[in-house]
Amino acid sequence: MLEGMGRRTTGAVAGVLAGAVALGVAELAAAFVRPESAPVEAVGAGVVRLTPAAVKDFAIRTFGAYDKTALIVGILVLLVPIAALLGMLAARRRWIGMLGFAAFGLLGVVAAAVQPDAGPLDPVPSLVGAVVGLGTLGLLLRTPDPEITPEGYERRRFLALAGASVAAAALAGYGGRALQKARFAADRSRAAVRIPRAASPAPPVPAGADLRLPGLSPWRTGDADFYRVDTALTLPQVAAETWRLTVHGRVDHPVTLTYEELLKRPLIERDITLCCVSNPVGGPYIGNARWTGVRLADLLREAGVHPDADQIVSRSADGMTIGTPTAVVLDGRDAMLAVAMNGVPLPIKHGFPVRMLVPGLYGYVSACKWLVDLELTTFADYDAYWVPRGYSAQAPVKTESRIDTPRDGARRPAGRVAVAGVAWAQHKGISRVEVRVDDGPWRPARLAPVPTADTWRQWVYDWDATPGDHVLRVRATDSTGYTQTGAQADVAPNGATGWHSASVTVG
Ligand SMILES: Nc1nc2c(c(=O)[nH]1)N[C@H]1C(S)=C(S)[C@@H](COP(=O)(O)O)O[C@H]1N2
Ligand SMILES: [Mo]
Repeated sequence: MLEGMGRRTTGAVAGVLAGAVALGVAELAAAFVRPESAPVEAVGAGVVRLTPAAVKDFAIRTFGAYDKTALIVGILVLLVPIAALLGMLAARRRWIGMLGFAAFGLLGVVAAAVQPDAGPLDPVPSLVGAVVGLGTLGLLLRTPDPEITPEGYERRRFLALAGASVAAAALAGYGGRALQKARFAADRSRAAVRIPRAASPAPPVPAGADLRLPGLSPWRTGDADFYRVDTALTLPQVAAETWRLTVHGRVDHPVTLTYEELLKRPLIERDITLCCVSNPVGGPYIGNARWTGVRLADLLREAGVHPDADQIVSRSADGMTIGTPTAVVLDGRDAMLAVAMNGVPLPIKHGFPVRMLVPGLYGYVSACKWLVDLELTTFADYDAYWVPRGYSAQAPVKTESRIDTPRDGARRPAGRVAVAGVAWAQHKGISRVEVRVDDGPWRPARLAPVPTADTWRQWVYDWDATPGDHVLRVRATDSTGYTQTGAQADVAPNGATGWHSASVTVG
């Protein structure tokens, strides 16, 4: 027994340290397999796969782009008391505590092995981490023979070993993460990419498409502000040099393309607004960018799509599956395999080297990032990732609008107030936006011009604001004559509806 430090405390400290060493060493080992094989990432990815869609929506709403960090931090925080308890158990009954530790190692091994895109080496980092962690625990808890040990030796030895464990865990952990980044980053590949000039340039953007009002989202969304939604805990690192796209299934001539071959095809450049089905009314998961890519319809016609193949299933390097109606891709719209965004090669988080885009469809049924495979099949034969999780197999974008300024809860002096925002109905186009103050009549807003029906449209309403509390509401009408419903619907199964509102105090 250590003087000044009870056996329980020693056990708890030893448990936490052994756990930290195990995870650190596993991160280091993962740098030699692949980042997704590290146990915390693998368990996290398993949690994401098993999480019901409703909980995922909640996480996206609550943590936004930080939902993955929140999950990883959550797992680590949960592990600390468990490791402490197992350490205390091990200090009493060595083998029982060790078995508990081994069980956690096994959890990592299994989680890594069952990933849909797992390689044969994926369980190795968890295994190596577990073995080294168990060794550390044994070393920390070993009691030297009291007969031959001088007083105070045991305490000094424990503290020295504990210090060494902290250092080893931090070094292996941080070093491992850094090495993972260095070894698997697609950054280098991306930096070498040159996108040829588009054969079909984007239709000119009319002057005044961006009203440039304070508080209003810019018409074109910069990369830093473009939302990101995906299930990837670690960004898939796909090098352009080794990228291959296979088009197969119900086609006459299956095709395999390299990145070089893709760039040799005529490129189109288009402004397209992309939005997420998980975007709540008034939410931020929408952005407008200039995309460059290859027309998907041409590629499909060359492959000879069978008339019965009503679904295109796109697959990503990380195992995501997305189902898109073949007829929509072939109906003449600018569906593309995109290679650039706002004039630069696709950022890694937006799908480098190649992603799909179909104007007018929500991202989960059209916009597969890190695309590697296109299978022509049928809706009857195959359910893509989100379908068994409670989302519709087909999901055109709903006509919606958002007030950007003034924000909900804002204060303004009485007089002229510019109420402004964006409205979208991709591939149909927005033909009218109206604003209502309190229970007053709907009044038309002024619409900014747009190059095509595939982008969102800015609007502004000059409000003569009178003192008091007011509620502003907005609704849009698309080119088919459909006016956005005020009925509130949840994001599941196929997109939220309702009027966005902002409460404003004037005076
Ligand atoms: N590989 C992959 N592609 C994906 C997803 C994903 O989880 N994995 N999410 C889709 C969803 S739900 C949306 S809304 C868009 C978001 O694209 P962005 O992150 O570039 O904005 O990507 C789509 N493509
Ligand atoms: Mo989405």
